[in-house]
Amino acid sequence: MPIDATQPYDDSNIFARILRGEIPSTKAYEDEHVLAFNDINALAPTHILVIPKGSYVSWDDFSERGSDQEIGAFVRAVGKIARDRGLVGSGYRLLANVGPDSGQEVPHLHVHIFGGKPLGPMLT
Ligand code: IU
Repeated sequence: MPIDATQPYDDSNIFARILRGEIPSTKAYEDEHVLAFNDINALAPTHILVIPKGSYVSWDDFSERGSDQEIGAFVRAVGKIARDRGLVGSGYRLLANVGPDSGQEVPHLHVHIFGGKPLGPMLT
């Protein structure tokens, strides 16, 4: 069920549990500020979720409260993962759902990286 992106951060959400190591994930990248792992329901040959380690509900929350260091690390990590996966030449897509109209399901900011096949037109 889509979440309300204006809600306070709830540290029982599934990605917080993955960050605490309570639930396993297939790690794709990790540094001081960022974790990335394969989406359990992959919609493309590469489907990776990139999340900040800090407690942010959504892109809106992160862009407002995140430090420049966290935001910089996050943006660089997304680019590095795509490069390291060899996606730059063929291309890839980034997606961040925010709130009910987008269908955001997990109340911890995540950016999807899709790649590895022609992705078709954007959804409207
Ligand atoms: P959304 O942008 O909030 O709709 O995306 C949530 C994604 O999290 C979705 O693609 C799920 O397949 C994915 N996911 C996951 O990888 N592991 C989980 O335990 C759960 C959801 I719950």
